Amino acid sequence: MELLAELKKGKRGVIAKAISIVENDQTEAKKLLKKIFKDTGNSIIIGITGPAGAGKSSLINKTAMELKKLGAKPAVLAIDPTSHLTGGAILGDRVRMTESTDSGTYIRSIASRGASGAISRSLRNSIRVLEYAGFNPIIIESVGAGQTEVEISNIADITVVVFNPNTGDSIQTIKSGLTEIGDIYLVNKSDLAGTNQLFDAVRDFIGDSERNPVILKTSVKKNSGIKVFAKTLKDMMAAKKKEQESKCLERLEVELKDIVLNNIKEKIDDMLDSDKTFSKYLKKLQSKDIDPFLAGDKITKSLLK
Ligand SMILES: Nc1nc2c(ncn2[C@@H]2O[C@H](COP(=O)(O)OP(=O)(O)OP(=O)(O)O)[C@@H](O)[C@H]2O)c(=O)[nH]1
Ligand SMILES: [Mg+2]
Repeated sequence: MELLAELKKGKRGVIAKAISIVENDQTEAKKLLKKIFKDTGNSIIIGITGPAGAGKSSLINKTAMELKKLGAKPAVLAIDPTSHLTGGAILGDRVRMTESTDSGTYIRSIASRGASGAISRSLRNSIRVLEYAGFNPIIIESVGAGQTEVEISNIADITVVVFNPNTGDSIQTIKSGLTEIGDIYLVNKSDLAGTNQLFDAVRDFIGDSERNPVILKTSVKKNSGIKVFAKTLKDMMAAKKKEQESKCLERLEVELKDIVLNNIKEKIDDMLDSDKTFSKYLKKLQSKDIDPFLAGDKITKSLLK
């Protein structure tokens, strides 16, 4: 298998091809996974989340270079919520992250179209491709909007939450849920006014939570705090290794259930189209002779019989 040998060597074009397969071609993806699965699951996953424009991509660009200096071999997957509309964000990230690409970091934007289940399925396998290609850590960038940051913290071994001073809604964001997920909190754009207030606010809200997170100030513009951030990540990668192993087993259980449930759902979906009981109760429902819940229960019972 030439493709596998080249993937193992971390050849860029081949990685890109493999990730495209994993994203777009179920049949080929299954064949690929069969071959690479044994050699996956050993990298630390770092999730970087925060509001749009917080400086996540700029930070990752600089941090990846520092991580390289510390002996790591990082790769980046940016989950891009806008790519299906304009493709513009991808281009922007290319520009912002060129430095680290040039220094050997693999960077790729992946679309977040489709149901969240499907996203995490293809994300999981894109991570595996990168693990097989020898990258560690794998950094996932995602915009913290609603559910995604929570999902990211399920996938990630280390979760980093990025805030900015002067955005007004930051304190609100801190209060609403982001407080529980972070291992590291960054007040980025610390060259702007309001940095110290935000830093204190973050510390007050989360400083004494059980996770005992690290809170840092960074500025990409002034190139300050990035080295400390990278060093903190590197140390945390070592410290989390044990935890990562048990988390990995848990994730495989969740994944297996997800696959089985998804298979069953697809099968049943097909069956329903030609199911007599389904059409019988559908008619009754449409003529309002039965309510939706009772109709649903009747059909389910007959299917599981
Ligand atoms: N002043 C200042 N600006 C910064 C800093 N870091 C990033 N920026 C700017 O903030 C803007 C957004 O940066 P990005 O890195 O694209 O932010 P992002 O969080 O990846 O954005 P999305 O992926 O769109 O959510 C850009 O114009 C950056 O140049 C910083 O430390 N200080
Ligand atoms: Mg970005």
